[in-house]
Amino acid sequence: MTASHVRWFMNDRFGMFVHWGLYAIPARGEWVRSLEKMSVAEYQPFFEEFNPVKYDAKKWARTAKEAGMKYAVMTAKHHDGFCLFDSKLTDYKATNTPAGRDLIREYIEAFREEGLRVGLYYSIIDWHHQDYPHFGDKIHPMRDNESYRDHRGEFERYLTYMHGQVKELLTNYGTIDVMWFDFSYDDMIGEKWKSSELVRMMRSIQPDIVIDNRLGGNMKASEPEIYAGDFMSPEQLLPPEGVVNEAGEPLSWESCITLNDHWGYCASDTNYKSPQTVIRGLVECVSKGGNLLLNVGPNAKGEIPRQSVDILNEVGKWMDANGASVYGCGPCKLAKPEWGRYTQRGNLIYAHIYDRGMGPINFRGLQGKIKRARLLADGSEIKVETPWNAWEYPEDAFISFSSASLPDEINTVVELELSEEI
Ligand code: FHN
Repeated sequence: MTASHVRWFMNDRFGMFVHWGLYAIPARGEWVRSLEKMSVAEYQPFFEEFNPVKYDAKKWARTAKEAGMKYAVMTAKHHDGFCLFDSKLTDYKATNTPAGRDLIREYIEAFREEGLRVGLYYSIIDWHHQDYPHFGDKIHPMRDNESYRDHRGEFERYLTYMHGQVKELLTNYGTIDVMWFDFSYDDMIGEKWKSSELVRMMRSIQPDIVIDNRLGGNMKASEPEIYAGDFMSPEQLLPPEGVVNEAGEPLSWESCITLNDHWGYCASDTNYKSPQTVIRGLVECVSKGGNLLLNVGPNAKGEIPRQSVDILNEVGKWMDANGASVYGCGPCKLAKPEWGRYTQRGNLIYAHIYDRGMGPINFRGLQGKIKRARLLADGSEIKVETPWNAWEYPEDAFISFSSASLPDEINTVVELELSEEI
């Protein structure tokens, strides 16, 4: 049973992920400091240069809305420790760069104004903070730098800082709908972060905030920790089937996926997914009871890459005509058909037809159960009738397309209103 504060999340299904920060300047992805073992000093020029003169959060919000996205999650701080918000707990923040502005406040205000819910990504990992483990850590940029062998940070002091920043974000920016923590690893997990204390503090400020599962708890357990999270967060993959707990009960989940192969801006990465891949990926998530959080990585000027905008525009055209087959929908009891996928909302089944195939489209077991069928995009009637050559399949219902091609080759959606529960 979906907890009441998570229902909007599982209803909205489709969100924008935004990875943005200093790493947009080197333009080799958000892990550049770790992968290239950059010191703070080597990374500092990007702080001194950061001035996204073309950043227009309202434009981003319109792009997300027109793509059919209903919520967004933007990096308030990634692993590099750079804060896109005006934290009073550090000088390592956007307001101290040439940008001189609270980038998160502009994002929140713009996306709310467009009617989208707003989430924040907050890295519990921090490669800038002196009290975060350096030498010997699994991923810190200075993990094998001998000059840091004797570095001993006060981790308790880091936790006070980290919890304090989360409190700032939940206190100073109005309602935050999603907190997307990232990530636990090895022994840096669970109560190492003082996660129970953190989540209790969060819920004392914003009781209904939706939290991901990356503080390191076990959502699948029969008695999950208080910090186990409200949704599972598979990354760069779509689960083979719905996600369930130890008792076999469905769990809320959201797959986070990049449009190319990088989260943060990477100038050389032109390996973008097609609108078809995105649309069918979103439908696959919904058909398995999950969400899709689709990422954009804005560049150093503050612009979402043109390739991303073009893809989102095409996705938006399909969503504008067929969004009813996504929003508020979930898995259908019928087996996955050969020609595509089903999603369902109450007594409405949505047939997502990808493969025209040969002959009529078969709806297994639905004979006599369909009250009416409509092409979702234009509301036109689709006749449900069993052709003479399908007489051997009396349990099944059929529709026929006169053309050898589909009305929409990416995904033709037929809405089936059921005359009885299945
Ligand atoms: O290390 C991060 C990565 O940079 C990115 O933010 C993804 C998004 O889910 N999460 C971590 C990798 O799992």
